[in-house]
Amino acid sequence: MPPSDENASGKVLKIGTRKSPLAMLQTEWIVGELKKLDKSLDIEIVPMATIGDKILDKPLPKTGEKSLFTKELEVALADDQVHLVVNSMKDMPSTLPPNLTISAVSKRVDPHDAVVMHPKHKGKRLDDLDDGSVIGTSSLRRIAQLKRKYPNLKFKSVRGNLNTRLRKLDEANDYDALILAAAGLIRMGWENRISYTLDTDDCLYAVGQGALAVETRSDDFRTIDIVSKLHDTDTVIRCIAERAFLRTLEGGCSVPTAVETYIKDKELYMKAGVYSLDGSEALIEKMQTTLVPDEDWDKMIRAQDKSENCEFASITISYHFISPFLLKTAGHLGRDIAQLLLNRGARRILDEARRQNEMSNDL
Ligand code: DPM
Repeated sequence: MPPSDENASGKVLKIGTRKSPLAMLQTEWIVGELKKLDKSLDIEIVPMATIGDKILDKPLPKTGEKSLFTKELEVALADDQVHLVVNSMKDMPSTLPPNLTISAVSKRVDPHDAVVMHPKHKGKRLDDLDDGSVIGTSSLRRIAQLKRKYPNLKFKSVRGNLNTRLRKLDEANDYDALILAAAGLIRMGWENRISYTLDTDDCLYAVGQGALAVETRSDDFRTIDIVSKLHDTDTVIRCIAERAFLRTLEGGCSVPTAVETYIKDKELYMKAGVYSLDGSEALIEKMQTTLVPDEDWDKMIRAQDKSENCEFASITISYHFISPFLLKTAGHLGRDIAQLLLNRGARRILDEARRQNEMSNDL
């Protein structure tokens, strides 16, 4: 029986996920959170392999496919085979197909990038490594930023699941250190492998890094209603600003873009950067906006049974949770900072990065 015939609010809720240990763990965590909200939910996990999991011999940005980690899952979602899909927010393309949306954004864990040193370099920092030491990462964003600060280091692609990467580091002499998202290591329970996390002065993080996204069909209101309770307000606001930035630049994982956002005293702060592949060029801007409390929302709008598919971010949020006004404010900050960078010549840098990346793909 197709799941669409079942009652998502009372019967089986099917969750599609990648098969990697991290993806399974993230999905199980979301299941746990959903069960806390409604013990009676009957949830089934449907593991699937994606292109990103299958292509292990090439660095990721060169595989020439958009939405590498999400495509098969999105097909299953659109086909009604599953009700929802759990992904790392940073693996979500900035634009989703119109029939799909992000219906929940979980609380962000540490969004910074982490240095994992080879055991033989215990206690060292990148600054202490010899010239020519090899750093494992396939992220154009990390390479571009770190080349600026450490022109003496070499960067080499490393693929595979987190476990595979750590094994490659430990067991071979190919890498002196890896750069990985702190969030992935923390979720896997391997926080002790983090030598230290990179300061955003040295390395801004990826849009959405550290947050989980729950994707559903845009018209599946029963499922949207169930999962929307998982939303974390601050994370949603930050992710909307970050995704609006990415979408305005038409960025993806084939060009180096990076961000930092935080909320303090009702102000949303954002720093965003665009880099040439070799890091020789960098455009970085900072902006902030006031998250004005919206009295109407508390008094009137909040009671409405409506949701907003947020401009620029492909994120749907019920009026019960966040005022639509705040969502717009956040989206505009991301858009404006991107526009500022475009005015300063970001388009040329990104086009050139994309072109070079495609060229090296043909070799
Ligand atoms: C994206 C990038 C990487 C992942 C590019 C980037 C890293 C690729 C690499 C978009 N997705 O960050 O600039 O290191 O070769 C990925 C990880 C997580 C989600 C692992 C990681 C876990 C953290 C999270 C791969 N996607 O970045 O170390 O959930 O945010």
